[in-house]
Amino acid sequence: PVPKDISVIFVLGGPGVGKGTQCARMVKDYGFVHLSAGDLLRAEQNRKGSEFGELIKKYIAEGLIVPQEITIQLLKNAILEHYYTKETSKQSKKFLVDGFPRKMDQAITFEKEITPSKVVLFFDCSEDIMLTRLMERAKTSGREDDNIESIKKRFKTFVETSMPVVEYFEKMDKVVKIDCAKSVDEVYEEVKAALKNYE
Ligand code: UP5
Ligand code: MG
Repeated sequence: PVPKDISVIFVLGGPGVGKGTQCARMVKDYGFVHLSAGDLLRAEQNRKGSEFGELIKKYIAEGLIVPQEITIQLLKNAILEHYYTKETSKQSKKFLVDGFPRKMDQAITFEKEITPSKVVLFFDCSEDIMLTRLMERAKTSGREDDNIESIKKRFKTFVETSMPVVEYFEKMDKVVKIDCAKSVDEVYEEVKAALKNYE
């Protein structure tokens, strides 16, 4: 069972909006553990002997959401690993869950089986800006989904499948929307202001 004294903040927003970049800053200043669902899936895809490698690869290239059983298990393992580690520098009860949940079933299952989120940071900017950021990153990222075909599919999935999750949390008054069209520093100022109420 998952310990009761953990806290989780969901970090949501479209592809390339800057979730990972802002999470890295928050880790430095607040001591959160950063769990990117996408990073966990990519690590599982590359793990020798993983029975899900091929499936994950296909879903990511198509910009589709990997079945929740896989992603939630990976998140749960990562949370428990950090919670129970003997290495104090890695120990934490405060988690930033980045890029998850991005489908309604995931939102409901995670909050029921693991813990309800404390707050949802929703990073927002236009698709034009996200596209520019992703095409720039594509030059060096080595990510197989950083190409124009996959990016278009990721945008479509975000609008159709992931925005309903943001709207669901909005109805629960849990969402803080952050304008990400600005510089990394300016966005981070807004993030810090948002966290004041939850730290
Ligand atoms: N950058 C960042 N902020 C900037 C700013 N303010 N001004 C200028 N530049 C800025 O940033 C992207 C780029 O923009 C970087 O080069 C950065 O320097 C620059 P980054 O912080 O990496 O953005 P992020 O939002 O993290 O973008 P990412 O591509 O990681 O978002 P996605 O949501 O698309 O990717 P993720 O890894 O979360 O998911 C990938 C795939 O995994 C999904 O498409 C899906 O197929 C699968 N998945 C699931 O199936 N289930 C899940 O639960 C999660 C993922
Ligand atoms: Mg990311």
